[in-house]
Amino acid sequence: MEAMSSSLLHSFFFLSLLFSLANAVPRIHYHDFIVQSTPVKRLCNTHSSITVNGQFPGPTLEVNNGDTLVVKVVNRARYNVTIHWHGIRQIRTGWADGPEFVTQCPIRPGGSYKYRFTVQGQEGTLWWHAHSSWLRATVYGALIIHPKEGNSYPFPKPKRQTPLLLGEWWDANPIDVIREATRTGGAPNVSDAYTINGQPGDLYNCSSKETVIVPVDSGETNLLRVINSALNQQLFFSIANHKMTVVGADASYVKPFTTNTLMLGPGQTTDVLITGDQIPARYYIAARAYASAQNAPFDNTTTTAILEYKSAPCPAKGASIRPVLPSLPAFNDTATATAFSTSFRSPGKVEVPKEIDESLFFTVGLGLNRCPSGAMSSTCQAPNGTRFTASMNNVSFVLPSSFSLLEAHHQGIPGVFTTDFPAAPPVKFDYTGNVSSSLWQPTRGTKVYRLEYGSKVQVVLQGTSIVTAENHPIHLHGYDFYVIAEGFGNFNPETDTSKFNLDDPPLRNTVSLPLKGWAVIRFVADNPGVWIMHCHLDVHISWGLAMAFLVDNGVGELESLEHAPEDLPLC
Ligand SMILES: *[C@@H]1O[C@H](CO)[C@@H](O)[C@H](O)[C@H]1NC(C)=O
Ligand SMILES: *[C@@H]1O[C@H](CO)[C@@H](O)[C@H](O)[C@H]1NC(C)=O
Ligand SMILES: *[C@@H]1O[C@H](CO)[C@@H](O)[C@H](O)[C@H]1NC(C)=O
Ligand SMILES: *[C@@H]1O[C@H](CO)[C@@H](O)[C@H](O)[C@H]1NC(C)=O
Ligand SMILES: *[C@@H]1O[C@H](CO)[C@@H](O)[C@H](O)[C@H]1NC(C)=O
Ligand SMILES: *[C@@H]1O[C@H](CO)[C@@H](O)[C@H](O)[C@H]1NC(C)=O
Ligand SMILES: *[C@@H]1O[C@H](CO)[C@@H](O)[C@H](O)[C@H]1NC(C)=O
Ligand SMILES: *[C@@H]1O[C@H](CO)[C@@H](O)[C@H](O)[C@H]1NC(C)=O
Ligand SMILES: [Cu+2]
Repeated sequence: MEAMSSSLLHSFFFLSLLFSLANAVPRIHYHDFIVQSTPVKRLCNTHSSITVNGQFPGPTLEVNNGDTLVVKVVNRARYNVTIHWHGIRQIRTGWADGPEFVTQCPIRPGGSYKYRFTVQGQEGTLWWHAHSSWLRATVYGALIIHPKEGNSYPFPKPKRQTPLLLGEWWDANPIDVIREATRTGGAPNVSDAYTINGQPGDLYNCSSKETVIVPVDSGETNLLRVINSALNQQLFFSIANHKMTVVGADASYVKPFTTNTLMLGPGQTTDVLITGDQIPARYYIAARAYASAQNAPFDNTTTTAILEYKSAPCPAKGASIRPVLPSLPAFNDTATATAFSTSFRSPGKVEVPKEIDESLFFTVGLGLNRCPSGAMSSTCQAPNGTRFTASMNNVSFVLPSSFSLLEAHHQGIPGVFTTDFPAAPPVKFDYTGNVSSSLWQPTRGTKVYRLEYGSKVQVVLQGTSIVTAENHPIHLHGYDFYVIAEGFGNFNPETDTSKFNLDDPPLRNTVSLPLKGWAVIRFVADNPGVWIMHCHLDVHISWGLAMAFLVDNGVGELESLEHAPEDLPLC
């Protein structure tokens, strides 16, 4: 009897071992994304929005670390489109990264392209979005990466997990909005609403019935995966009466810390744990702008969802009781934004590159182009009859049109780009002061900065106050980087190095460059390809706030870019 149960026990363990080993084998997930025009009603009006599979927001993809995704994108819309898998490292698979004219030509109406890539060593929350004109206003969704089967989170397993995508809605066609701005040279119209999982929430007209409900039960701890997928706005985020414990950001774990308010720039994600420790009731989850620029128009509305305890009394019919609203910081509360962004640490000591091969200094900011004499005033609607522009190191980035940068690099096609992106700005000045108007007009160019495979790179990002100073969410494709320091004013290489955290800095793919300030990032250039680095405010990338790194192949196949897929769209 005893022997038998022990052998049963043995075979049980053996079977469960086999089972978990079988599950640990990475999986391949196949998806079809049909990009199409879909009627979407918000704020009392219906628009023909571009969606994926008719869903807004688009489908949530869930994978385990180590899995492969194969997504066939079919373009049935009337616009060119590409899809970017925001934050995915795309090691050796730059062809699947997605930014139009950088790693591929657009998928034209009627065309299709299969994105194939493997998730390697990333866990947490990322997202996907269109990377073509302003289509990402409605073409976006969550991309959730769980630990490998059999591995656990570095925190108790949450009872429920809810992605919360913060978005931005125009009561117009967003493509018309950016086209109008491109024509006039002025600033594009601001949005009419923010959204949580596609819904503005009941502080807006015609929106109360659809307000998103986030369930919670007394005593349980849940994981909220907050993603800023807004086009042009940094957002504060808060939940009435509930503290949040931040455990991850941009698909890397962080040393847990507790806060009442998050601030996310577009492109950033934050994973938080919340515990149902309040009186069972309904509490607002709310987000609104962190608008750092002075005198610039912005959408000052507030989006809400409702955190609802399952045991809460049903809202009385007719006399519905308003949930409690959280207090959100003032729109210009840079102190709260800074306190939040400087709270991030890696969970423990990390390998930060120490000896730097490439020490770069990039200025980041807006500019104004003079209009040629005789230009129509209707096309020069920026201040004083100029046109808005933006640049890094005084180069306003121009996308190529005949070949993508990656194809031109891989096939050695000359004349598409030059490799003279400057390592430092051409003119040094007081970046945060009153800048002479003689410096306001950048040059235009398709310039990349070339990096040897494996080089250890440091970039000091310095905001300028040309036209207006503001916070910029700077996003690098193909890499995660350590944010080793940030501060206000002009970066001082003599004294500010003492602020460098080379011990446990956070790993991110998007850094929130402080208002009138700087941030320092480090990474090892171990992923060959062409990788755009840009401001994730789409209005700024539209004006040229971008550059690209060209990372050479290393030695052998495992350090080289793969061959281009056969169905890569051509121009
Ligand atoms: C932008 O806003 C102006 C003023 O409200 C409006 O007349 C115009 O139609 C808007 N443009 C677009 C493209 O919606
Ligand atoms: C909501 O509708 C009312 C009545 O039509 C209108 O006065 C108000 O301006 C609208 N509010 C918003 C935010 O659109
Ligand atoms: C938003 O801006 C409008 C117009 O500029 C103003 O009337 C309104 O009071 C502002 N709302 C908030 C909450 O600041
Ligand atoms: C923020 O705005 C308020 C008024 O809206 C103003 O009184 C205050 O000085 C501003 N604070 C900063 C830091 O700009
Ligand atoms: C616009 O021009 C006026 C007069 O030429 C000048 O005083 C002002 O500083 C200019 N403003 C901007 C934003 O260029
Ligand atoms: C900025 O400098 C210009 C000329 O250099 C001057 O006319 C202007 O008043 C200054 N503005 C501020 C806000 O100091
Ligand atoms: C950018 O380059 C243009 C053209 O050479 C020059 O006029 C301008 O002063 C430069 N601005 C800065 C900030 O370097
Ligand atoms: C669509 O992409 C093609 C290149 O593949 C380009 O020639 C065309 O101008 C693009 N159309 C628009 C509207 O951008
Ligand atoms: Cu991006």
